Amino acid sequence: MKLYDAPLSPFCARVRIQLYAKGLEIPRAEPPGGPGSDAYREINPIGKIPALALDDGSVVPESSVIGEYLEDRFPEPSLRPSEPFARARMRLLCRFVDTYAEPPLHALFPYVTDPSTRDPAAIAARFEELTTRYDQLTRLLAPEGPLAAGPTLTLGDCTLFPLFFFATRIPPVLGGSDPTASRPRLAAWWEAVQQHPAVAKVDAELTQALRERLGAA
Ligand SMILES: N[C@@H](CCC(=O)N[C@@H](CS)C(=O)NCC(=O)O)C(=O)O
Repeated sequence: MKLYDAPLSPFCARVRIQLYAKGLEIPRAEPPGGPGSDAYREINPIGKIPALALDDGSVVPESSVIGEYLEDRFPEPSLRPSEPFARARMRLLCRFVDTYAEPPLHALFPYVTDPSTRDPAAIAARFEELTTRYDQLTRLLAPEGPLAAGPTLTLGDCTLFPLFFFATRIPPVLGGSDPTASRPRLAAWWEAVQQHPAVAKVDAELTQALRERLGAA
């Protein structure tokens, strides 16, 4: 198996947390020609990273699908709760990030890397949307915590951590606030998730990659 990966991608970071938490050593490679290239589309027709190339030549694209595939293929230690509602909550959190929370945050990134493009009205609109999403998210997290879907690390945490790595860094650069600062349940989750060794490792990787990216901007 081989994981097509890049250091700063939040989608790849989800998979790396899962690999580290499960103790899986799967070789990683940058996509040939970069994401979206013709060469890489020969491997993953969608052209995006991450993608997991299997030994029989087939490919599993899309981070959420890779996450479920790895759980099916390597069930222990499990990153899916066994209780049906907790598992549904975990899947809801993953879907919520992809469908509702990640797009407005993603839209802010170019304003950080290229200040000349900053549009105050557009930035304010994104902040407003993100405020709604963070408020919604606090009600979707498992109330008993401390992690996203209960006491142990799940795919929900793997998906949420990279989002909040950027959510705690990008808006403050643009005059926005840290979303964990004013939301106690979110703050408790954020505090707890960073204690997990697999998360701490990816935190360090993302920190280094972001430093290099912003240094090069
Ligand atoms: N829905 C995809 C999103 C992956 C994604 O957007 N990856 C970015 C890197 S962070 C990418 O490959 N962009 C290159 C492109 O769109 O051509 C997933 O969850 O895997």
